[in-house]
Amino acid sequence: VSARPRRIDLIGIATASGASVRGCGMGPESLRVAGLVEALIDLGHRVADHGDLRRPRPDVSTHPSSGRAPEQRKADVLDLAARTSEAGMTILSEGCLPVFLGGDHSIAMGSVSAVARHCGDERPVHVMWIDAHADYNTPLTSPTGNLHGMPLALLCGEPGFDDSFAGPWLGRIDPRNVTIFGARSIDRDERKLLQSRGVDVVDMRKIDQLGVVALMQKLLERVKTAGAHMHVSLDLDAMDPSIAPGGGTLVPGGLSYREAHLIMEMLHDSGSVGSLDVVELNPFLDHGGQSATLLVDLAASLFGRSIMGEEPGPMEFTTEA
Ligand code: Z70
Ligand code: MN
Ligand code: MN
Ligand code: MN
Repeated sequence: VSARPRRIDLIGIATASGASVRGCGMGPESLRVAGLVEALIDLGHRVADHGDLRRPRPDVSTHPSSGRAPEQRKADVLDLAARTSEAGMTILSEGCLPVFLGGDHSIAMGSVSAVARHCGDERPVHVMWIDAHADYNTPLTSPTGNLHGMPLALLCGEPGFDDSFAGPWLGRIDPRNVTIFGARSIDRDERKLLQSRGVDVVDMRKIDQLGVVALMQKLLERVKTAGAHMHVSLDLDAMDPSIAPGGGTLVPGGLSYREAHLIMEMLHDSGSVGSLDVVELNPFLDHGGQSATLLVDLAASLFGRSIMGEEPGPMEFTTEA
């Protein structure tokens, strides 16, 4: 069982620049309204909320959901990723556990690179990417050009990203230290890349056939043996749309409420998790906070909430870190 309580540092990245659909820029505030800070404090953790990183300019559109200039969106993604990476490094260097609140999934360029830079040669990093998608496209394979479909490929150093993508994220992660969990929508050329690099793809069929417990035990054993820092990147759309309607790219056949919580509970018990992303929550599309509340409850399970758990320890609250 992992050490508790911990000092958990929240940082929001309020952007939808990597996504086709706008609205997930409001994700961090929705998670706060749903009670994220209170849930963590209730578990006995110390929490510092660093507020939100924002785009330097408005996300202008000629149409409510399209027409945003791709070059501006890309510049915004890269700018926020650089600031996220620095902020994450600072939090990790203070011995705290960063939770990155998206925002679309392109923010993981910043969060994962922060973890990789922090760990350096000292400690391997394992990325658990819980998502309906693989987010392993490159500019050469992407059918959409949306950057939230590319962060893993960029982090794994895939060819196809030109010099304009330069930054501390390029090639930071070994693709053999990536597990994609819950996938059910992968593009054709993206699939070829995943297969050729040996990325561990736990798709929904495997989950149906083998079950969460066996698959998680295998993953956690491997991470523990390697002594790795586990970074969990949780995309809302990994969960079934019936329990998580607040996303812009929903895919049927996702994780059930019970599967998702069991994954989080097993991650907690492993003691291997050192950082977390919570991404792709779109409050504009959510149903009365249902998806935000689900994500808060899942984060609580990851940080130690259990059905028969003991009472929390003393509480402490800091608004500024
Ligand atoms: C598709 C693409 C994606 C998230 C959608 C979709 C990618 N493979 N990622 N939603 N989080 O555009 O590359
Ligand atoms: Mn994603
Ligand atoms: Mn996704
Ligand atoms: Mn701090």
